[in-house]
Amino acid sequence: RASKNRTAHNFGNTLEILGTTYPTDNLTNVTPAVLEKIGKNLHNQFNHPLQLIFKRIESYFHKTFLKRGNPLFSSYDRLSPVVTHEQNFDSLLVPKNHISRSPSDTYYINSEYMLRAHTSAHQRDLIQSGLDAFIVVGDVYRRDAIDATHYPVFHQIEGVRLFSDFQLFNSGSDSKSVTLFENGSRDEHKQEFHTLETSKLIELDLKNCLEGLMKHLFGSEVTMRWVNAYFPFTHPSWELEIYYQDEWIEMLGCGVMEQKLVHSAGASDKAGWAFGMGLERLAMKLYSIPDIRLFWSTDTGFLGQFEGKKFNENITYKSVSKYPQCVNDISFWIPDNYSSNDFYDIVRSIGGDLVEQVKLVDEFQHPKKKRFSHCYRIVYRHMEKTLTQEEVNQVHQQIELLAASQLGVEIR
Ligand code: FA5
Ligand code: MG
Repeated sequence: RASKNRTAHNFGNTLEILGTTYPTDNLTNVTPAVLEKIGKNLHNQFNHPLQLIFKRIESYFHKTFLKRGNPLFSSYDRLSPVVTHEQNFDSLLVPKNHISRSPSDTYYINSEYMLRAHTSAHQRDLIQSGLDAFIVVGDVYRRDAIDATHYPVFHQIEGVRLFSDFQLFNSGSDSKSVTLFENGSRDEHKQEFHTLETSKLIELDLKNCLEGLMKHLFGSEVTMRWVNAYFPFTHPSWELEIYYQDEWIEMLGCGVMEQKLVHSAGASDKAGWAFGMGLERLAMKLYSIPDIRLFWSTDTGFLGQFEGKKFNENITYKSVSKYPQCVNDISFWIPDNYSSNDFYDIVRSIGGDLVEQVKLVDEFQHPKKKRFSHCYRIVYRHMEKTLTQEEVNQVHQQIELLAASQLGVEIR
């Protein structure tokens, strides 16, 4: 297992993903643990909680918005998670030096391809293919912390809607007083190419659509608030938070699409909105699922509770009593250009879903040698049985060995 992990880094080697072979290079940082998840498509797995959530959202769009009796939004659930850097970043106007491009945050296949970090990666291409209202659901990949709400793979649903001036202003042929575009200036309310009316009407339509979706999911009494946000591909931008079980939870990001993006997709006579929302966060709240690892469980104790359910049924997951934790610490001297996410990937590759959480518990610099030391606490817990200290020690030792050989850390 340890040596296999390394193949993804070997210069001149190749990787096979969904039947296509990709040469690896010095940017390659996908791990076997992550590659193994590609193609699982939990959002299409019958009666999986993520599929039930997706169907519930899709039904809202299909029932609420009609075009001559047919659904206005078309729905895409099978687009490959392998995209180019250009699709994931440049097509969305993400600056070259943006933090999200860092190899410590993103899974790269090679210098051309990567695993999509958000479903927004498909916006430009779908508009280019002629669509002006669509939703996209899929698995997305990010290098991140390890705890009950973070996993390197999660699922998002994207929505995009474009309007012609006729659609937005609902205007008769003689109302030439309002137009979609102007050569103006950008401020907090609008982009330079949008009139204030365009920006405000799109904002209103977007907020109505998403507030309606939250009521459809959480009931008509749900408490929500809009928070100003920033995305390179929308302006103005917001996040929608809902108040649920005594806390505010960020559900989605959204905004008025940057006209430059719409223009580059060949739809310059239209303007519109986009949003992107996480499915796990939604499902964990709606079904009371306590740990994000459970979505990957193939155990009937988990999946069985969603068996035979309809997507619009209320479901409350009943936790099997938790098995005990095993806690082991690991301390090492770190080399230059070390990133914690490199270590988390090794923990995931070796420990798999036995690892519940990894915390950086101590960090200090040696007074004379000036080297830095990190101490991580790894919490091990199996979701379906009790782990023995012996089993945990074996995994823990392998993590130590691999961290030393791959990252050049020096175990203390
Ligand atoms: C985005 O991914 C943007 N592409 C969203 C967007 C689309 C904005 C279109 C504007 C227009 P962000 O990284 O905030 O933004 O993620 C969007 C949503 O995905 C979050 O609100 C959250 O619901 C979910 N999400 C993000 N990171 C995680 C995570 N680590 N675990 C679970 N859910 C997550
Ligand atoms: Mg966010």
